[in-house]
Amino acid sequence: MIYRKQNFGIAALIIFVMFAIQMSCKTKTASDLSKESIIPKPLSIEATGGFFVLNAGTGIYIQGESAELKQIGQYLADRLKISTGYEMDVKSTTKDPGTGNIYLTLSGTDVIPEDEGYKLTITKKNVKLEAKSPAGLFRGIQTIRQLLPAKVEMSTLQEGPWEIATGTITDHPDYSYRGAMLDVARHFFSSDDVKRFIDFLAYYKMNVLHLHLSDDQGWRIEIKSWPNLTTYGGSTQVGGGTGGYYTQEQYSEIVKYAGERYITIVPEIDMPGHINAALASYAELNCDGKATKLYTGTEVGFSTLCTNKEITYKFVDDVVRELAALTPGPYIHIGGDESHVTKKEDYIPFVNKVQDIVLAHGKLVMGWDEISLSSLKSSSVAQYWANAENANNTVKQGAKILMSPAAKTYIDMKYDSTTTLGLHWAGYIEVDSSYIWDPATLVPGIGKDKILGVEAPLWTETITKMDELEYMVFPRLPGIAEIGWTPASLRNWNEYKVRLGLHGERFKAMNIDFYPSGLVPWDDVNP
Ligand code: TNX
Repeated sequence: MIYRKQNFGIAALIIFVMFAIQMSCKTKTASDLSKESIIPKPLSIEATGGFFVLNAGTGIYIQGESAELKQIGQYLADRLKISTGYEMDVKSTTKDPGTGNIYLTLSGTDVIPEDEGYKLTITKKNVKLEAKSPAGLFRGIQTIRQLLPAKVEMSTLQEGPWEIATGTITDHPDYSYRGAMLDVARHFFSSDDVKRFIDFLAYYKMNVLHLHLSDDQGWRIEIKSWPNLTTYGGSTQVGGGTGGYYTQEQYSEIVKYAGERYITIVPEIDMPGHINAALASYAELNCDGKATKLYTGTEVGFSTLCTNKEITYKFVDDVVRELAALTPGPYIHIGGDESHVTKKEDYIPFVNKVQDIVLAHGKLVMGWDEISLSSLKSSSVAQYWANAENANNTVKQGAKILMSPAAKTYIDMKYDSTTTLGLHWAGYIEVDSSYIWDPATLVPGIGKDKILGVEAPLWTETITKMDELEYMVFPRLPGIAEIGWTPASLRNWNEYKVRLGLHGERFKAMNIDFYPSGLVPWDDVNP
């Protein structure tokens, strides 16, 4: 009996040692920069084979006294402190601080000519991040985060070592607009949820969050001159639950939070259709002068503003004026989609007038591709989602296209027939399908010079809370981010899926509820 027990003990020891060896093999040694899994894939990586070690003595230095650079340095320090426990002071300097430090510096345009571009040089002694603009430094910081072990993203104190492989990365985006849309109208998402979503975008170097702020089921932004829009029109949501809205202060806070991450907010007020929440809030906006009922279903295309009433344009002008004043970004999105009950002869002049109103308030127009039926200014942008003719109409008028093809970028679509959340009118979109496409060749005749960028919309008819949102967003969003950032010539699904698989650890560290697609090698992550 004793003999057998000892035998068992030895066997257990052998199994333990084998397990430990296997685990240590799986723990990557951070010594080959070119093998790191950075998403979006950088333009160029030169590895030098060693590693820099971040430790309690590492300082973060910024060039000069700029408050903006200080804030960027502090963003990095705050993030690193949570998991490493290191208190990194952000200090100003006029020269390279030398050994043991991270140095953030604005270089001349000859080093990095592109907006949002950066150059990251890591030696055994220090880390130097150079960019033309603060935005470039911020993007480069995301690369530094992704070069550290995944556990750096955890919200509790972790053990080091905190190694970064040495070498040089030079990088800049292919498209200037790389965004996601969140529909907060069908289901409302709190400011804190929106901020978490913004952090996801920031991590993958995206730079726009489009907020779909109104629809048939709810009005989500306070308009002081039309208060019922939110107090009544924002009171419910799909399914009949309590809705919600952002006060102007809360909206401004979201704008500021995004701005600190070099992310522009594009607010959307959808009109003349998708407008029942407003029609229910104000009787005078209806052609028959009678308020409609609040709506909590998921049909589309049944509501319209009364396009030949003067009050309609007073309403639009007030809304756009208040929203423009709160929005530092260049665009106001006017929707314009699926206005099935607006006559074409009413739709066209309506969109023309609204375009003028937006321009009069100092903003540019963005709208769904149907707005191309009207006379677009060359500064306007049509967001392509399904109709190639509309896209062609847009570029014929000299306006640009934002690429959101439903069959590729609609991350509210189910992954496959077994996905319980989501819709599937545009098809099932597995992770490979949402990655394998090129904005510049998708619509014949619409080349790269006509395209502003890409955006992944998340409609929320079936998405009620944050973990559901995360399940639809991850892991498709990083792929869309890469399509916007990395040139098509450097993109390859078989190579990408390995990098994506390694991000599984990062999703876990960030507590993200992701879809563990069978198409992705998830390394040793057990979702
Ligand atoms: C179409 S695409 C819509 C939305 C829906 C979405 C659901 C577009 C501009 N409009 O109203 O929420 O499909 O996938």
